[in-house]
Amino acid sequence: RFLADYRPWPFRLIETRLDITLAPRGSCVRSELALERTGPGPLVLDGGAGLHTLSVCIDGAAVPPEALAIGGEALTIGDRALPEGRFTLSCTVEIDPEANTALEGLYLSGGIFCTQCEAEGFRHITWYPDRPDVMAPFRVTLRSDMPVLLSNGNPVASGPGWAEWHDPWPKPAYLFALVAGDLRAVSGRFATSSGREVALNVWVRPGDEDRAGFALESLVKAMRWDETAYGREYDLDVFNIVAVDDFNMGAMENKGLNIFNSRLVLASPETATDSDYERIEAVIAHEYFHNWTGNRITCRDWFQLCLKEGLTVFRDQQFTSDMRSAAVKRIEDVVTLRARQFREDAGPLAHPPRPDRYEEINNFYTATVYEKGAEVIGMLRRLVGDDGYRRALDLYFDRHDGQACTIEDWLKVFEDATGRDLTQFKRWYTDAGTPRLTMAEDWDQGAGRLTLRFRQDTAPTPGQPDKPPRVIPIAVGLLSPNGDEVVPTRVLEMTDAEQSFAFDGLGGRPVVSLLRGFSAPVTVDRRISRSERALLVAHDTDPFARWEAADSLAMDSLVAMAAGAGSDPALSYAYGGVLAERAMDPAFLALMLRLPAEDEIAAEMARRGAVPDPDAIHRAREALMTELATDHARVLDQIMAEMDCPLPYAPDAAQSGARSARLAALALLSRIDGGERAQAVWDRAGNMTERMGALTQLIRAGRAEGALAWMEQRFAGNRLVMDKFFTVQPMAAAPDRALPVARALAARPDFDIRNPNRFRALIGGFGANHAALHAADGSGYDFVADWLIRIDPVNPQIAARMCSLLETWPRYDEGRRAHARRALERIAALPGLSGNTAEMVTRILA
Ligand code: BAL
Ligand code: ZN
Repeated sequence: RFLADYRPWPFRLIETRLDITLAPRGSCVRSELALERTGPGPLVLDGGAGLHTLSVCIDGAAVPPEALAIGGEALTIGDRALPEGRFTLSCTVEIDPEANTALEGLYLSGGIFCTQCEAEGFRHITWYPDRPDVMAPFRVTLRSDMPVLLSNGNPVASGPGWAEWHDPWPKPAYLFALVAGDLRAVSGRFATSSGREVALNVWVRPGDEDRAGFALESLVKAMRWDETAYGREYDLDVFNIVAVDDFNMGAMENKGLNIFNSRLVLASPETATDSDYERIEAVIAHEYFHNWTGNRITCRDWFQLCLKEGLTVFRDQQFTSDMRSAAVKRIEDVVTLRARQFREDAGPLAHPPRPDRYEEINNFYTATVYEKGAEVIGMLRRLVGDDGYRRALDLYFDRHDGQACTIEDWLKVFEDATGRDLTQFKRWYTDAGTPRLTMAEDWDQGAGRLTLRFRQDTAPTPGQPDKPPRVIPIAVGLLSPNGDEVVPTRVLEMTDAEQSFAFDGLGGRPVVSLLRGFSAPVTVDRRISRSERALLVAHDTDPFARWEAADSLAMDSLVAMAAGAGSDPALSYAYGGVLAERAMDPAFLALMLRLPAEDEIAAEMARRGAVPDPDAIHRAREALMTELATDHARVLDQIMAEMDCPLPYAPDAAQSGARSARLAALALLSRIDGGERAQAVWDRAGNMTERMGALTQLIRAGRAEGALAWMEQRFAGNRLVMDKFFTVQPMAAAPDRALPVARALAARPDFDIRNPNRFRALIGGFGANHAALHAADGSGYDFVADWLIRIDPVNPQIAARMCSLLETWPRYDEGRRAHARRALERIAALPGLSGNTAEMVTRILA
């Protein structure tokens, strides 16, 4: 499919009525669409292979067979069978939710009926114009003997075995949802700023109520924040969230009825880590924020996915920054961006935030669309300023409420609100690849002038050989050699391939603090001495740049060590300085202590033109951790003692920051104590954060048997905790142990591949063990390929997404490349391979 082929639908959908009788093997879906023609052509509706069509009528009369064509994925009614003016099309189909293991459309999750319609799941429920630019109010009647029957909008009426819902806000089919099951609500209320009383419910299975409170609190915070930060108020009388165990995504923003993967709702100190809590808070907010950015204003077509996702990620990042530490959040977001999106941009799956072609839209719910989409908005805000951003967003909501929009519409509101020409800026949306920014410095002592000379270039990406220059906001500050800030942050706006900027009136040559706040999603090449880096580590006033200086010192050291060099004493010295700083926010300290992950080191080596050796990278990183632990054992022990949080447990920023610093110190010290301290932390652990931190180190140290047995016995019935059990073992195992460990776990009866969380837990956990995945004998690739082949017929979306484990194969040596290629070709050759996976494998192999 091509962006250029977009055509409006030649009908207006005035209202959608659904009457659905639920049964596991044969649910009956009767639809009534009030339609009006607006252009020439037949009426074409989308549908899936699973629809058993019982009747198709127009204004109550069966459509004559000669006017009706039902093909594999389309129902077509010829022009001449359609009345002039308005008419009602009614269809009755039968579908089989129990057979639906793909979890797209209507399916059963542990006895609960639920739906997932984004992007094109509604067509598996009934025939419909399943495209985001066709929006209508919905009136839905559900019939079932389940005690709880939910759909979008407001409840209208209900009786034994039925319930009617009405959603007055026009929406596309992808935002439709229903849930029916034996569920319990954890409830609250919210009064909006204009006084609307909203009933809030988080629906969970009986017995899970005590783990739903944090989700409800997070929802209230998100609703209030959106009113304050964006002036956006909620618009229905109820807001329902439902947690289900089997879900392809993290969560889904269906209007007034968000459906969540239970791992993003359920949390208690005994079962969830601090990161789980933070993620729950962020995703609850993200889905809620979609009510305006996604639902009230949606996408014209799926090429525009980043219109809603990039903006909503940006908004949830702002929310978390406000709820917690902005500096820590920014660094965490950059770490994620580099690990996932830069990796995507550097490989065969590179695509722009707004692609102009796809085969399967489900394959484009990517880090590029989401995280880079958010970065692009961050740059826009930096360029137009906070006030300009607010004016543009106000205009966006005023101008486009109720519409299905494009990236062009989005940029136009910025142009109209601020007077800026964004023609060149638009390349961030249309061009793939991460620009490489190279900086050189000219210092003129006599004139007191520093000139920064920049060059930008972007490597070709699939289908895009030429990369014209982009607008790059480069935030820069200058520090004197004694660490004082002599020039506070200034944003340089680079628009040419090569461009210089001068700073005058300087008393002495300063040290440049570059790309403060990570002001653009680019990589940076600059000549900088170790002592200048160390100065930035010690004194930079910009937290991101400070962290970046430490991270790049560590990266340089690791790259050199992986190539056979010894470690750099400057790094350990800089660490000593950081550790000696008592006033540092513990969460920030934890980030400063973090070393780049093995996959990041491999990516950096590839970026510098080297062929990474995964075994050497693993050895280098372990050696450096051992050295840092040896050099700083005393102060690391002090940190562990000081950061031991008092009871009761709270998942807030202060406590979780302290725990993250403590566990970062533990990770280092475990390299030199054989796991003694980890055992002590495990023995006294009062929450899951400490348990997982300790368990990871116990596995590394090869002494986790007791802890794992305890975990299994204590949490056998808790799927979410057992997912952690499945992840951590292959992830933390020594590279030569990871595969046997993963194989043993895969052989367990509770490795149920129909549950996406469980599959991701084990296969993703193994894939996170860089040296094991990229084992020289190809065994890691084969293991992943075997399981992708097994899951593809069960759940093609999950199979396709997990293909990205293999996307980095071109980085490695010829032997590994040959193994990876063979594994991918084995998947490609599978008879009946899904279109989802076929597209991914083809792109990865190209
Ligand atoms: N729209 C799919 C789930 C999410 O991004 O919110
Ligand atoms: Zn989203």
